[in-house]
Amino acid sequence: MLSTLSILLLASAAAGRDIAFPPVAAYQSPMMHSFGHEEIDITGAKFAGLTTFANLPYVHCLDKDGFEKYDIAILGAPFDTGVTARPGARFGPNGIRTGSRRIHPDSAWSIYSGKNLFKEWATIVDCGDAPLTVLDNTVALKQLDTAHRIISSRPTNSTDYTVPRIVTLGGDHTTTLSALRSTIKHWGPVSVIHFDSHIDTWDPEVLGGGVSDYAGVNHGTFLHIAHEEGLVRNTSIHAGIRAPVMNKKHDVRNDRRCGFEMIKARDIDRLTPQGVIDKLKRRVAGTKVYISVDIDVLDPAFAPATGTAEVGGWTTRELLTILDGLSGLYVVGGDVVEVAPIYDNPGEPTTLAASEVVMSLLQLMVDNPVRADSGPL
Ligand SMILES: [Mn+2]
Repeated sequence: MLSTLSILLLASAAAGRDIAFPPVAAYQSPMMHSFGHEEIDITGAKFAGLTTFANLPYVHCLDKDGFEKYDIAILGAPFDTGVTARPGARFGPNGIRTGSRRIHPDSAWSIYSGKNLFKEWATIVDCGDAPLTVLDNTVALKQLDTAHRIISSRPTNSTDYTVPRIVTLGGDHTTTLSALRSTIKHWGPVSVIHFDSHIDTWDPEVLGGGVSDYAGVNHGTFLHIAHEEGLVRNTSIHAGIRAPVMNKKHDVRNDRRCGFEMIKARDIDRLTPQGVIDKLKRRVAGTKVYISVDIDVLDPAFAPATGTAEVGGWTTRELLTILDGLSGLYVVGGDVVEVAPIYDNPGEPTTLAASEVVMSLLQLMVDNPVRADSGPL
C-alpha cells in the first residue's frame, strides 16, 4: 500500500510534468529531420549517427557512377608510413571528422564574419577516404594520386567553375605530394603556403640517408620532391618554422633553392598575426595558392596529437586568425595533415583545432571561386 507521502510525491511529480511552458518564439529550427511522416528537431544531437566532416553529405566520389556533383570535396588520406617519428596519422581523417561533429551546415554562421560557408554558392561534400595500402608507400601514393585525379576531374555543381577543389585530411605530410601532383594538372605550378614547425624540403639524401629511393620519399622530403617535379613555384613560403635543421648550411640553402621563404615561429612576437598575414600575402601575390597545414605548427599545448611535436609554436587562435586573414587569395587546394589522434588528450584539442582549420580553408575557397581559365598565373 502506498504511504500518503509516496502518493503526495507521485502527485507532485505528475503535476511537474504537467507544467504548461509558455509558447516559444516562432522559430523554425533548421535542423528538422524527417522520420517517415514525422518531423523531429535534432538540435543538439549532432554527435549522433555516422560521422562525416561537419555532418556534410557523404558522396561516393570514387565510384564510376552514382556520384553527385560537388564544387569542393573533403578527402581523407589515411597514410602514415612516411613518418620519421611517432606514427598514428593514418587515423587522422576520422579523428578530424570526429573533431568536427559539433559543426552542422545549417548552423555554421561565423561570429567573426557573419558568413556561413555552407550557405553560399558551393556544394561541399565529404568523399570519404582514398583506399591506400599500408604495406607499400609507392603503391599507396599512386593510389592517392589516382583518387585526387578522379575527384578533381568530376563535373562541378556550379556551372561557373569547372574544377572541383579538394581539402585533404591527412595522413602524414607525404600525402601533400599527391595533392600537388593533382593541382598542377588543373592549375599549373602553385605557390605553397606551408604552415609547419619543420621545413619539409629536406634532401632525400639527408633525410632518408640515401638508403634507397623508397626511403627518400617521406614526410620531411615531399616539398623537395615537389620542387624537383616542378609542382611548386619559387614564390612559396613556410610559416611557423622552429625545428632545428640537420646541418649548418645545406638545408636552409636547399630550402631557398626549392622556392621557399621562411616565417619562423617567434617572428609572430615581432610581426603580430597581421604582420604574418601581410608577409604571406605579399609573397604569393598574383599566383594560385595551395595551403598545407601541418598541425604541428601549433604548440603541443594546443595540439599534442601529432607525430613530431615541437614546443614553442603558435596558438590555435593565432593560426585561425592568420588563415582567415588570407581571404582573397586564389586558393586551389589545401590540407590539414599529421593529426595522430592517439596522442590527443580527453579534451580533444588537436582534432578540434584541425577541424576548425578545415573550416577556415573551406571559407577561403568559398570566398574566392577560382576559375581554371582565368585569374592569376
Ligand atoms: Mn610537415
